[in-house]
Amino acid sequence: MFEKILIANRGDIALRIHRACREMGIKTVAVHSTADSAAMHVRLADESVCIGPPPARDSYLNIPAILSAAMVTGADAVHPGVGFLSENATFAQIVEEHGFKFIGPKPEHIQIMGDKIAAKKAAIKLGIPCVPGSDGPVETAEHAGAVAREIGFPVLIKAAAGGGGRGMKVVYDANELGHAINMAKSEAKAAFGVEAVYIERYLGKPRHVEVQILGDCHGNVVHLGERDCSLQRRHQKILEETPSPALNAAERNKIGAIAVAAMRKSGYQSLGTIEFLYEDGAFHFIEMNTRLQVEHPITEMLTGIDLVREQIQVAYGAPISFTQDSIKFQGHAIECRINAESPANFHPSPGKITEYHAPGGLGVRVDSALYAGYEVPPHYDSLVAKLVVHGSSRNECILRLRRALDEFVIGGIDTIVPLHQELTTAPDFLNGDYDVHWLEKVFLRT
Ligand code: MV4
Repeated sequence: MFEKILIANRGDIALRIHRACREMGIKTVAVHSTADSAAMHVRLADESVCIGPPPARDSYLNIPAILSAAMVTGADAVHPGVGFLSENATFAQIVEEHGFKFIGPKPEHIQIMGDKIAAKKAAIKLGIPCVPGSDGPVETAEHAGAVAREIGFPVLIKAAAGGGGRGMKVVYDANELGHAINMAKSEAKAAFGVEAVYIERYLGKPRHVEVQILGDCHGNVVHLGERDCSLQRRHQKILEETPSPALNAAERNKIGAIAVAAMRKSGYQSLGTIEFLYEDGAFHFIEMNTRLQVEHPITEMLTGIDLVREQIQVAYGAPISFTQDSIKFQGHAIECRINAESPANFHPSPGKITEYHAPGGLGVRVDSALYAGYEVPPHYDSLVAKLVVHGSSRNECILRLRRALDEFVIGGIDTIVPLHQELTTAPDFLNGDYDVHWLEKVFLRT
């Protein structure tokens, strides 16, 4: 097994990876910016290296500094975590060229899935159901018009380099199409440096349902069920649950089997998540994330499988430690993302933590790098804790979640705990009756 892993990340996810390493007898190297010298991920690691000033582009995205840290500490492997360099194919390749294992998929897979047009072409070829649309980039109003006539209005223009909802435009009739294409192209160029856009039929009330998969270098691929991540604000997930309240067992097994067959065919190795829009009983591929996800703990709670441990083992060359049929999906799990933000207007709320008490008890897990006296820096993502709760049924899970939210004390800064307290009592939430627009259009407006 690896002897030492460099964790190229910060916050709760760096801790999550450190914990898996500790349990596996692997030494850890933390990297940090000057803003994070007193951070918990630095305090817990076996060694730490300062890699630059506070802005992420100068530290957590600084490839030469991270490679130097791996070299001077004698690490065997690099875990990129979530965000930052985790879906940067060039980083994955450079890490391997310098003789370290990259704990993630092959650079080619990261590359393809980072280009939404290439990803969709690959998905179609692999037998994954997609939203009807253009079979490549759309250049002109004439081309767009021809595609739109075939699939019907409304249509959605998406940026090839976009993803995560950035650079999308809904078009309701043919008159607007030419203008919208030109706008989308120039906005895509400005935002991502890549002009290419493509067109899909616009689904009006989808749910976001994603399938967790895991592949090894021996040709084994399994799925670990789905997560419903429809509760989002400005394309940021707020609460995720598994199983999805919208799916029945037959639909779950079918989409899982499709995902596994596709990933086996493509030779995918490591953790990955295939994102679908689910509407009227049908799944439509939108994107694939070639990394560990923020919401992975709900899958761990449901299955009892340590996903980070498996990810490290398969990166080393070991086979997946369990079979598809041995996985038991038990009960229900929900994650609340606790952001350091005002619950009223979502403005960031960095600052010193004056008091800290995390909830506990049966079925309650808190992944967080917070401690009393810690100062949440203003430079990074506002996620400061993940409250993850398991119950034998969805109802039990929600009751336990509300109890845990009431217990959480994070003093000195604003968090969105009060928002979660309201959300988890909303009748539509209790009924599982929500789509990707419900949180913003119904809950936050009423
Ligand atoms: C769509 C869609 C409707 N129709 N595609 C937004 C994020 C990106 N990953 C895909 N997104 C969407 N794609 C078609 N053809 C609606 C969305 C969408 C959405 C998707 C998932 C979660 C939240 C969302 C919020 C608004 C729009």
